[in-house]
Formats: sequence, structure tokens, C-alpha cells
Amino acid sequence: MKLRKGMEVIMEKYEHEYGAEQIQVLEGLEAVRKRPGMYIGSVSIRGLHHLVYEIVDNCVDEALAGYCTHIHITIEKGNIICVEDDGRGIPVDIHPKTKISAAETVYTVLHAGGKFGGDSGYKVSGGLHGVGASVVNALSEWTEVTIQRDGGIFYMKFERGKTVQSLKKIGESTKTGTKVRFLADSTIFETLDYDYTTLEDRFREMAFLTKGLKISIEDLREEAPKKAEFHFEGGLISFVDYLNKNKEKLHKSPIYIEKNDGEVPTEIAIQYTTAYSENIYTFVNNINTIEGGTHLEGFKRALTKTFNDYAKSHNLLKEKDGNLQGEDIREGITAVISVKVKEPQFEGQTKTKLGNSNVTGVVQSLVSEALSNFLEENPSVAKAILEKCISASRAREAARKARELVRRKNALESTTLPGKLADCSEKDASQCEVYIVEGDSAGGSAKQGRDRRFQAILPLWGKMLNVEKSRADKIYNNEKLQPVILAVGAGIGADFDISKIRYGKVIIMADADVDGAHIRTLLLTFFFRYMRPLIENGNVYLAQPPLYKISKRGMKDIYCYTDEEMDNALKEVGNENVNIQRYKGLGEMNPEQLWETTMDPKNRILIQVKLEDAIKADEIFTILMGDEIAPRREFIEQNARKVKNLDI
Ligand code: 28F
Repeated sequence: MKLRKGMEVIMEKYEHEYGAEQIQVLEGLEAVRKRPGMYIGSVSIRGLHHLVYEIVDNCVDEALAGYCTHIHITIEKGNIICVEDDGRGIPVDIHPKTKISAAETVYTVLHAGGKFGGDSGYKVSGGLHGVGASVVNALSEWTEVTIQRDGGIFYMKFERGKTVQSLKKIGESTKTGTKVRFLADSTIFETLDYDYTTLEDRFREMAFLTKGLKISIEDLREEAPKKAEFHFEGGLISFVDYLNKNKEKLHKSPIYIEKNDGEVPTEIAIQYTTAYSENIYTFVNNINTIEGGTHLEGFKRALTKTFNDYAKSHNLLKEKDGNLQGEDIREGITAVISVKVKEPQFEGQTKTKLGNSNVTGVVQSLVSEALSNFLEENPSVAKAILEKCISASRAREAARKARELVRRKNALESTTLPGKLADCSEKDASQCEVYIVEGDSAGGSAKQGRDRRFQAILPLWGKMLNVEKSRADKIYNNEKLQPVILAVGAGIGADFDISKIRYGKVIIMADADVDGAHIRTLLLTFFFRYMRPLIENGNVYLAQPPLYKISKRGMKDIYCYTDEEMDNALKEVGNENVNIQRYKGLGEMNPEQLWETTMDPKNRILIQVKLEDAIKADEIFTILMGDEIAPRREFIEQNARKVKNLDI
């Protein structure tokens, strides 16, 4: 619930001061302030970051038009954002109809920014992006714009979207460019605390996607300022190099496909690794299309057909072997696909799935031609990739048999539930939780301490499989993972069906030590690679057992979940005659304590595992679970705290 103090009063004032056209403008921006979510998705930190992206997008459009080479973003003290570019500067001439400058129009009229970018014309319509600078202006306490062009320096200022200083010339300059500073409105956003890493990651991505453009970012909020600069002459080749930096590659440099003229300008880079996972990232007009769509479809079709044709014609695959499946050919692939589409149609749950049907054919024929040329010219690379595809195909066949065996076994035993599972009585899955508990003793306490109406317990035992180093067949047969698959009840891999899950919350409960962190990571890797919708849907949680118990005569025990909490608690109760117990493992708690501290919905702390960024997640799991030791050590040292809390 956000306060929008005295809005009606402000509206009344407008009507006295402005003409009919201006009232429309102000009503437009009032609409943005009333329903910010409709324009920027949400008023959480996500929406806050959107403000920055909106402004930077305008600079990128100016770069795509060929006039801007450097964008600089500063997070100033007090969470003020400053964005500067060296483009032509927003035009300052007076619009004949509205009688205000083009620059002021861009900042006050909803969607006024829709057409710029010169002739590039790839500004996105609809969706969350490209809503324009006026939305940022409407949602900011104040906005300042400084433009250098036509020999002068021009300045204008707004408060909550309302012009407080119309554009005026404040000096002379021979340079050109646009600078925008704004302070997001704290009465609208839940937080103004920008996350430096999120912004840095997005700007790195933008720089990869716009070959040659330099983007620099600086964070001046803390004593030790942070900064980074991104500039990639290699474009998507640099992007794939970056994504594969910790992976073992099957060939030296990425396969690169680029076509800038024609209906759908397309840029693609591909490189195969020895990993088992598939990592394809797709973008439309620089927007990450997480749900894929027609561009991805065209790419996959071309990949499948081209490799099968090549394998057949070069006798790497015998006629009797049948075709390689798409998934065999995508095992270990890292690819980035970037297309520019004039009027993109975004579909899907999160509006990140490209719908334009003409794109499929365009991408398919481009990739087919370029890829078959590449394979003909690089026979040793072709052979290395196809050998991997063929072994993936054999493993898939083995996995299919293993899966059928599991299915048959389940059908025979009539119950699909694993023996060790202590299920709950409630049948409505959304109300149910399953605790996956490491170790039999903790499992025993959890079974006794739980509320059996809605809490199920699945103890795990034996050696946990590292799924990062195994193919699907091993996973289906793994005695430790099988009970997890059966308990969750929604299948695995391509067969996974989120609507079938048996528990709304899947909670990993492990000790707060190194071994516990290891189990958590192994299980999370498994969920990420084989039940990804479970994470995307927010069903996976980490239980947070307390680290300390403070007891004192005549006082109720206090449980502390962090060192800070304990320090505060000790300040409150004093240091005298207190007994501090440090919990080393879940096993040290009796069933009542375990219930009270870690399982009772009234007291417990659950960490929801979120998948904000698939690129980051892939990197983390590759490093943590892969076989290259050097980067793993570096990662653990850099993120020692993060890993302990598993804040992925
Ligand atoms: C820090 C934020 O917003 N940069 C921008 C331009 C350049 C032009 C432009 C922008 C004209 C009338 C729409 C210049 N010269 N940085 C920015 N740089 N907008 S935003 O034009 C906007 C259109 O309304 C520009 C010639 N054509 C375009």
C-alpha cells in the first residue's frame, strides 16, 4: 500500500494552470502513478531497476542508430541515478502542435519515445520495455535532463512528472549528448536500494548484444566505490566466450552467424562444451526471451536437420541408426541468439515468448546454410560434435529404458511412494510440504516433531549423486534421487509436469555446516537441471535451523539464526548466568525443539530459492559441481558467505 498524498488537490491545480492538451499529458502520467505495475511490471526492486533500463534503452537506441559510442551510468549517494550518453542529444526544437520542446514531449507524453532510434525502428511495442522516459519521469520524485546539441547546453526539470523548469538554454557547447538524473519516488517503490550486481550484469549483457558499444557503471554509494566497464568488439562471440569461461570446450572458437540486412537481422554464436546441459539464451530487440519462441524454434530445427544431414552424408551415422534427436544434438551446447523484429509479438505467461511466425523460417534457413558451410569447412570440429551427439543419443536410449523400468516397477507395486517417505494426511497438494532431511537421526526427529496433517518427511541416506557429472540414465537409476523423484511425483526432465507435484513446498533441511551446504547444493543442482519449473515456480525452500540457543533460569529459551541475532539477544538479556549452546547439527535437537525452531510455520525461517537469472545459476552450478578445480576454489573464496547461506 503506497501513499500518494494529495493527488486530487494536485489535479485540481493542474486544471487551473494548463490548457486541454497539457491536462491530457498530466492525466496520462497520473495513470502511470496510479498503476505503476502496468507500466513497469511491479514496484519491487525489479520495477525500480526497470527505470534505469528504460533510460539506458534510449541510449542504446541512439547507439543502434549509429550516433552513440559510450553510455555511463552512475549510482550516486542517496540512490540517485545518472545516465549519460554521447549521442546526438534529444532534439530541442519546439513542437508546432504542443508548443513545447521535443525533449519535454519525450519526458511528459506517454509513449512519445516510441518511434525514435533513427531508422533502426526496432523499439519494442508493448510488454514491459520501451514504455519510455515519461514513465520514469512520472515515477520519480524529480528528474533532470541536460542536453548538449546545436551549440548549446539545455536543461529541464520535473517533479513527479510535472514540469518545474521547461527546457532552457543554460550555456554553450560544441559537444553533443544527453544526461538524465533522477530520484525514484519513495512513495511508490518498496525500496530505492539498487542492487549493483543486477545492474552490472544487465549492462554487461547489453554490451555483448551491441557490438562495439562501451557501457560503464559506477556505484558511489559506499566508501569503496564499485565500477565496471564493458566493451566487446566480438559481440555474441564474446558473450559465448564469457558463458563458457569455466567449461571445457569441444572446439576453439564459437561458430558465428550474422546477417544484418533482410527481414529479421540476426546474430548467433554457438560453441559446444563437454557438459551435459543445454544453454541457449535468446534475445529479441535486446530483451531476454526466457520462454523462447519462433526464433528459438527456427534455430532448433536448423540445428537438428543440418547435423543429421551432415552425419548421414559423411557416414558418421548409419541409415539403420535412425535420426539423432534434437536433444541429443543440443547436449553441451552454449548458444546466444539475438534477433531484431520490427513489431514483436510477445506471448506466454511472462510475455517473454516471441510469437511472430515469419521469424522461424528466416532463422531456420540462415542457420541451416551457415552451419552446413561451417561443418564442411571444419570437418574435425564436425566430427567432435557429432561423436558427442551420438553418445548422447545412446545415453538417451539407456535413460528411456531405465525410466520405463521405474514406471513398470511403480505400476506393479501399485504405490508410487518411496518406502522411507513419511507422508502427510492432507491431500490438497498446495497445503502440503515435504522436508527432505539428510541423515537418519535428524529424519527421525523430524518425523516425531512434525505436524503430520500437512508435513511429510523424506530422509535421505547414502552417497549423493553429482548430477552435473552424470547423464539422465544414471539419474533415473540413482537410489538416492529416485525417492525424491517419486515423492515430488511430477516426473523429471522433459516429462516433468508441475501440475502433478504432490507438495506445494519442497523444503531442503540440512545442517548449517560444510557438509550440509554440500547436500543442499547437490539437491539444488538436481532440481535446477531436472525439475527447473519447480524452482521457477517458487516451490523450493531451504529450512534455516538456528545456530544458537540462549538459556537462562526463569527465562524462555531464545533461538538465534545468525551471529547478529545472538549479539542482539545477549545485549538484551545480559551476559551473566546465560548458557549458550551452539548447534552443530540438526541431530542435536530433540523433536520438540526441531518443530519449534525449524518446522513450525509460526516460528520457522524458510528461504525461498529463486531463479532470477538463468545465466548466473548456470555459472554457479557449473563452478560448484563441475570438474575444473581452479575456478571452483576462486568462486568459493569470493562467495564464501553466499554459499553458506545458499542465496543463489
Ligand atoms: C541519458 C538518456 O535519452 N538519449 C537520447 C536521443 C536522440 C534523438 C532522440 C533521443 C525526436 C522527437 C522523438 C536526435 N537527433 N539518453 C537519451 N538520444 N531521442 S533519447 O530523438 C527523439 C525523437 O521525438 C535524436 C535526431 N534524431 C533523434
